[in-house]
Amino acid sequence: DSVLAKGKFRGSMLGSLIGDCMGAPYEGEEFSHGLKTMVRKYFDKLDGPYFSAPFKPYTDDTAMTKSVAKCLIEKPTPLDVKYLAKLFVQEYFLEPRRGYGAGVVEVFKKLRKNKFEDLQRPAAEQFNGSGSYGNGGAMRVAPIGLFFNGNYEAMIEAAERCTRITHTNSLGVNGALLQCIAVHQSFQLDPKEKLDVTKFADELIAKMEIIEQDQSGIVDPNEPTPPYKEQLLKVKELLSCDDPNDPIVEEEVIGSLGNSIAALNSVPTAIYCFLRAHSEIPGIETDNAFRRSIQFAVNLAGDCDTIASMTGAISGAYFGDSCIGETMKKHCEYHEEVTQLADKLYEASLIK
Ligand code: R7I
Ligand code: MG
Ligand code: MG
Repeated sequence: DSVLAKGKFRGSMLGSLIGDCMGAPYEGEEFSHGLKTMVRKYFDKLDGPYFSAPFKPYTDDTAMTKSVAKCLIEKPTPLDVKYLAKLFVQEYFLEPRRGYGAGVVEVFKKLRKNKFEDLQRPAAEQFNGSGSYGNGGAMRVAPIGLFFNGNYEAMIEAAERCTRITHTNSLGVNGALLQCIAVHQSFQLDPKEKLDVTKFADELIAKMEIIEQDQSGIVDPNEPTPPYKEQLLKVKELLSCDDPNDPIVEEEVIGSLGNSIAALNSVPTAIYCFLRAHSEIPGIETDNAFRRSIQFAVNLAGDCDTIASMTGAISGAYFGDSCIGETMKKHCEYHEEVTQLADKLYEASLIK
């Protein structure tokens, strides 16, 4: 129903913001037990009564997500990529110090220089013509997974076009598609029913199989497993071998799935954080599975603003905004604006 759907739009957009703000101070750190303790103390405090402190600033993840939402609200379907490219570039030059990827800035400069006449070439020229495999497409895709509910084909097309403005490497593109599909799947589920985590992963595998096959053509049984399918099989493996007496710990997740800026080593990790948080995690004392998913993602260090942001987008699309603690939300820069954007995006999705 509409109350549930509206709450899920808010939950996903706020989840994405909260993950970004909570993870940003630790981006680029190595995992350590000291860091994990620090994160735990902070999250425990944020689960309590409101206290005043300087807000946690958001980074490029939120800056770009904001532009995607704005584009869908102002110019619904089909996705107006020229307008979206202008929003990305405008936002970057307004606030360049939001922690953007080192390569993507080059794309913004070239787009501005060619006056948005050629939207494809700047991204295609990245990294000597191989295109970026960074997670910049995936980190901003959540609004598309929410907006196109009910039209899977249009959603995939919009997610791909949104990503190709900056990322053309198939790993960068398919990572964004996987994140979009995960948000979309979460959105469609009823949080009052128990989540079947294996089924959730199997459905992602089935959809990624089609996407990864499309590029390689005919399937050859001797071909190696395509990269995202392989990562998702590892997600399932980690979930199934998790024993309460010998739990999977952060180091194992980092070693198996990764925690880097590469989409291949961060999108499946975020999906794992969401799924893993459906049961208790030692060292994270809370009954709130939304908080658990984000805290676990931040613990991983590495590219944890982005991994936590993607985790939050999936978790929030599943649980809705009622699961988000007020204190934690209020400590994030821009939370009021994000709530308004989510509401407008929801309204726009009804009339698209
Ligand atoms: O993908 P992108 O927008 O970066 C997003 C990340 C998130 O973690 C944000 O929080 C922010 O910190 O940045 O930006 P890109 O510059 O396209 O890609 C990110 C980085 O991935 C690049 O700066 C490279 O270090 C690396 N990378 C590559 N390196 C070698 N060869 C991406 N593609 C390649 C490649 O093909
Ligand atoms: Mg960032
Ligand atoms: Mg990051």
